[in-house]
Amino acid sequence: MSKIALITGATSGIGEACAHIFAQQGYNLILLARREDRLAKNAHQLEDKYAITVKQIIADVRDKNSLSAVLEILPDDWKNVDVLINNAGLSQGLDPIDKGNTSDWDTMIDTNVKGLLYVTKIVSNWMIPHQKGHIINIGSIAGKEVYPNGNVYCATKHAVDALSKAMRIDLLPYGIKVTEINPGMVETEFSIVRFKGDEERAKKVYESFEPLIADDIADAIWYVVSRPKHVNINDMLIMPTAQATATIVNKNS
Ligand code: NDP
Ligand code: 8X3
Repeated sequence: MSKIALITGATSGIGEACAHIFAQQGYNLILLARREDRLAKNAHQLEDKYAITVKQIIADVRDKNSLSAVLEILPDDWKNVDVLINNAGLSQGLDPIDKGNTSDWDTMIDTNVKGLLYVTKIVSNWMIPHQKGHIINIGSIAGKEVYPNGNVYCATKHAVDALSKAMRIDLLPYGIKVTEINPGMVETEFSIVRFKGDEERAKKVYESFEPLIADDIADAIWYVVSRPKHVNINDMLIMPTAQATATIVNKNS
């Protein structure tokens, strides 16, 4: 039986890139996201290209009841998940605290923190009887530093940092590895989502330097997952060469 990876946020960016690299390595995939058309397109492409099987889960990680319903009806052999990539996440807005939009705050906290927790609770309970598994949490440089107007997004990624450490402790008795991957600036749909569809503004974020691409992060995740059984990489901070900190970027380099 092939190994299985469950990837949240698999319709674009880092999640989509992870789906390709794991499929290339022969993993069967459970891909979860909200956009049905894009998920179906990705799933069919992956099945055709890599001769693997893909289960599509249309779900919003914020909705704990329907999330549980769609995951728990998977057949038992699909619950033997080897790798969970908690990738679904987003930023909404870039404003100081006093001007922040409170529904944007709810969206970020509900997705990046509570959604990650809901998925982890379900899947870690599937892993425990097998006494193995690997959970990859996508944190961020925003979980290591705080930058102007990043307030709530940074707080959610600091929470992912704390939860990754907590999961590593709690799941230790079961042989489950926990790794946190923390990217700097990666050109995906992230900034388009942050700026609510303003593609011009999003494009400017990555102008005049070479940002990371989603494949760079997927490649690092594959490296982490492919270490021997007795080796766990706890934490990785991966930056573009042109980025020193969350805010210091060597533009025109
Ligand atoms: P993208 O916007 O390209 O991808 C985000 C993915 O998350 C999409 O597939 C989206 O799918 C999914 N998603 C968002 N909200 C939900 C939800 N409520 N339920 C289910 N799926 C959801 O951005 P990235 O690939 O860049 O982001 C992936 C992760 O990487 C995020 O956690 C982000 O915070 C983190 N990150 C990104 C960095 C960057 O510079 N790009 C840097 C550091 C970390 P759909 O809309 O179909 O549901
Ligand atoms: C995304 C990183 O610094 O572009 O997590 O907001 S940043």
